[in-house]
Amino acid sequence: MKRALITGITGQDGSYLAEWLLQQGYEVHGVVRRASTENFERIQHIRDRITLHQADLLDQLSLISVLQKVRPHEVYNLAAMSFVPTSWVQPVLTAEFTALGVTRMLEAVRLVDPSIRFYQASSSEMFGKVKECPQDENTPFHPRSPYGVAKVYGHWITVNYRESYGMFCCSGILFNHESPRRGKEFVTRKVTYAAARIKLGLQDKLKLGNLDARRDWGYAGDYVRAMWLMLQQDQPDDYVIATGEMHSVRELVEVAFDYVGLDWEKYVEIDPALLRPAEVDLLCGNAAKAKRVLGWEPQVSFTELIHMMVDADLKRVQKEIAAGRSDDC
Ligand code: NAP
Ligand code: G4F
Repeated sequence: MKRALITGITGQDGSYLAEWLLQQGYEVHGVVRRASTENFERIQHIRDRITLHQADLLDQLSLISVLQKVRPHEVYNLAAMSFVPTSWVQPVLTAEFTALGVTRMLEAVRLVDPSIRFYQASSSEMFGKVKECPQDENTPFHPRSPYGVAKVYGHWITVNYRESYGMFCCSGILFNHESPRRGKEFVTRKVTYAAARIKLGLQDKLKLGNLDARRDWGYAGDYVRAMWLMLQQDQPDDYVIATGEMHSVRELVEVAFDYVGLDWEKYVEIDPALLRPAEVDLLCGNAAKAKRVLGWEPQVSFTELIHMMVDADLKRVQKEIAAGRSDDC
């Protein structure tokens, strides 16, 4: 039986990847950091089928110990400070987690068992102020946030361990991917949650930043399959994972509000505080290499994704109302 270790298992991608690996017959282990209250909501439904270990990307020895204990065949390094605006507020901590954390993980792998296959969660944020459209594996990087800069470091150190030590290290350059499990601070979920709350009479305004920003949004469930496929190949390599379709934040809002029968213009307000010091205006990926080599293709369209998220939020909010508790927004 193959064993996999996932850092960031409590996050959106970690939870979908754990499900996928269980379906493939893996023994699944996850790294969690201690918190005063447990934060296992996304993995509650599989909690009895996975094993969790305490460790932290800031603590080298904890990473070595967990690898020594689990002896995985594959490591998926998904843990990171993943919210772009916070990276301007905590740039040093972002670099510790999102950049140096990758080296700590790679060093732990090299020390414990360099034959472990390693996946690094790289990001389309690395393309930033894009040099060409669409972006592929050869497009130069120009990151626009401390998060993007940290991810560029994580990408290159992954490539470097492959080239320096011959380790099986892959960097997946994933474009934005979303789901009903997306954190509420990211724009898709912020919009679908607000559309549900407004529809159900719990909220009357939605404050947003730049409506003109364009992203290539896919479904997280599709994207974790690509991570796994990368580690099943004969040779390690880097891959762009994207839908190849671009939509603006304005279109996202329109699709979500139309779906619940509301005119978005009556509810959305622009809040200048939500504009970023440096914006990534557009991202659109070319995943031709992933299609050719991995046989990977996305299965959920943009509209299906947003409808899926609105449906899930309507259900959640209705449940909260029935239980007599609903978030204040
Ligand atoms: P997410 O929901 O924010 O999850 C992040 C995970 O990292 C959480 O499990 C978090 O644990 C963990 N973590 C953060 N700091 C840690 C530390 N110091 N030690 C151990 N664990 C730590 O993010 P996601 O959307 O699933 O994304 C997964 C990865 O893919 C991230 O690296 C992200 O940067 C990258 N990525 C995401 C996208 C996307 O569109 N979703 C696109 C490209 C790349 P807690 O639960 O304890 O906070
Ligand atoms: O949903 P977002 O916060 O995602 P962003 O910044 O693109 O980052 C996500 O995708 C990256 C891949 O490219 C990941 F690496 C990263 O970890 C994360 O998952 O914002 C998307 C766009 C931005 O242009 C932002 O300015 O939406 C715009 N936006 C407009 N109003 C807003 C808002 N974003 C947020 N979060 N909140 C707003 O109110």
